[in-house]
Amino acid sequence: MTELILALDVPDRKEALNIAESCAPFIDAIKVGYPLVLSSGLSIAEDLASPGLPLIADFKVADIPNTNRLICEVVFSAGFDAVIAHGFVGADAARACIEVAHSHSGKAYIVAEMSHPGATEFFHDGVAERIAALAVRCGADGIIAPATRPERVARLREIVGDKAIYSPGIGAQGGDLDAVARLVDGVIVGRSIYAADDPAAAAERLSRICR
Ligand code: FNU
Repeated sequence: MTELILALDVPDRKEALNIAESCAPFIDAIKVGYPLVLSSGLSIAEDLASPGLPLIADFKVADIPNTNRLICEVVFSAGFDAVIAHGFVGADAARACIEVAHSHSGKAYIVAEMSHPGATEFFHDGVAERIAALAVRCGADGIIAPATRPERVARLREIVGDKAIYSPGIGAQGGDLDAVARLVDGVIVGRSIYAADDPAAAAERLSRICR
């Protein structure tokens, strides 16, 4: 089974909560990022607690170790279950996020390679492989890898073994769910669900492919 994670990039609190509630039976987690938190505040984590799904904070944390630690303490104290952090900042900074996550019995995922076309400007020549290895070395719970490049996901799987791989880029960014579903532990899907005429029906359709 591949988890289906809803990327709730809806910058309106009420609309976001309605979509989360209607999609809840068909998804395995909710990922919240800057669009929703900056518009609605961190208390959105409490509001989203009722479906009982894990809440992932996608802040792509990328600062010095001390600041990463402070950011992650706020994230987990607000009620999130996991955080997404960048790995290019180095082992000490990534480890700060991972340590705080684990001290709250939460999880930390490290971005190994991003999904958009411009990502290949810097995530090449073995950089993503090195970040994936760093994630393993630092005890991260998994990595983020691009559904838009299944061959890259397969390559990064060789490095992370049975650590989780969560993969964004399906649908709106051109990635094909069938091509990555069996390579990853979960797919992260935003617009194909929340921008659909019927988000719950879209989530149900995708969840059938994941199962
Ligand atoms: P959708 N996301 C991404 N690519 O798309 N966290 C990455 O490399 C990455 C991410 C997030 O395209 C993106 O911010 F590390 O509408 C958005 O929240 O399906 C979601 O995944 C994809 O949204």
